[in-house]
Amino acid sequence: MVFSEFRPLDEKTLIEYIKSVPALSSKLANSFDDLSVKEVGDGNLNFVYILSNSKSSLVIKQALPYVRCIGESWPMTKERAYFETLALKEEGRLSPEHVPEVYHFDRTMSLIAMRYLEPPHIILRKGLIAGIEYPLLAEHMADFMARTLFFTSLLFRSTTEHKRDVAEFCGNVELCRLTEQVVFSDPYKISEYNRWTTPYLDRDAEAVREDNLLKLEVAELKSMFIERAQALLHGDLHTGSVMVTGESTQVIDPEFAFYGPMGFDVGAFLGNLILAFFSQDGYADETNDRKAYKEWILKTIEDTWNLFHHKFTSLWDEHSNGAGEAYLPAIYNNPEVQLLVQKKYMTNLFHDSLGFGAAKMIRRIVGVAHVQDFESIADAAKRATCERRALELAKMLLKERRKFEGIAEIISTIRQY
Ligand code: ADP
Ligand code: SR1
Ligand code: MG
Repeated sequence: MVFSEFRPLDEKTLIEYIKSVPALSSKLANSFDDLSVKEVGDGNLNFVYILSNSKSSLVIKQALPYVRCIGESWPMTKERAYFETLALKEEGRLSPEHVPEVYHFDRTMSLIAMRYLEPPHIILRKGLIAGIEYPLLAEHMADFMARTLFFTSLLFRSTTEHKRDVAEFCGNVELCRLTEQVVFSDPYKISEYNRWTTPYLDRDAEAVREDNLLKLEVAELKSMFIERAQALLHGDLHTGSVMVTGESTQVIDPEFAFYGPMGFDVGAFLGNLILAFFSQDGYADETNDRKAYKEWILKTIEDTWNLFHHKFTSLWDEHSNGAGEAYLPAIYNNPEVQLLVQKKYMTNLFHDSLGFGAAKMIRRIVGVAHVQDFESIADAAKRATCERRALELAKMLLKERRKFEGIAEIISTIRQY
């Protein structure tokens, strides 16, 4: 079988493909008799295969020219695999402990081979639904975000390097346009793709479409998302893009990567933890009221921001005499002004994170792509009650984010909803 032009693979043809690529065959110790191949893609866009034999294992991810969860009626560039590979390599260089290694990339086939994150790794979202605590999660995610965002920003880089990389990732425009549509536009208008827990949330979805202040604020965030090339973003940093064990945290799936506002990544992660918090009551029963677990989620939200703030500003201090174009040492190299600029920068980043996090929460309740945290609550009335509380908080956060001075205030506000 020749693979000189694109073809969608399946569990059978994938083996032929592996045999045709020496680097992959040897990764599997050239042992095909006991090789098992299983498609496990549970994401919205792509096909993911686990290949394993008695000696080794790997994951193959292939992008087909459409959005998997909708079907061929929603075409989508397969070049997303190229940008996912670029981002995995860059994030892997900056945060090697938290990103799976890329073994091979085939642009013609839109195919990536990478490390198999073996069990007990599971998708964080599933762990949150199961009520499992991850003591190192906040530390690891803060580390991943601080390093990937700081080192790709103008706090560290020269404009020459920055513009070169911004230009490269501008090529990922189709994926950015998907986000523009499904996060910042569709939830605020009638769209064939929108859905919600009907009839319970019919009035709530309508209220989102009629809230002029909300529309004003989301327009501002949308422009920032499109215009502000602050750092290389993962671009889809929800709890379904993180695989975890008690000791390990691995960030996968950066196919939406581009240079954008840092708050979009930080907010995506925090916003999805808040969704997990509000879903917990849907799983409470006589044996487990989930109260202790909700406390752990709140602590993880607070720790993630505080650790991120600490790690990010420490990197900034460490490199304040470097080539970063944003605050030249000749102008900003005294403790007083350094403190002033950091405070302003971090306050803006906090407010951006709240705004983007809130927008990401809203789209998961009244937009096209929902989250398993709520979807797995079988009782629709119960689910709608959980979703409504999350939605109300998110609307308030989006509109009033600038009033909040710190993460502790956010935690006490979440408790009130
Ligand atoms: P999509 O781009 O469609 O969202 P993902 O990258 O999120 O796809 O992968 C879909 C699923 O495949 C994940 O939820 C996870 O279960 C599995 N998966 C993806 N990458 C790996 C990996 N490197 N190791 C183990 N499982 C993986
Ligand atoms: C059709 S929207 C699909 C969604 O899934 C991905 O994970 C992104 O979040 C995207 O918005
Ligand atoms: Mg995914």
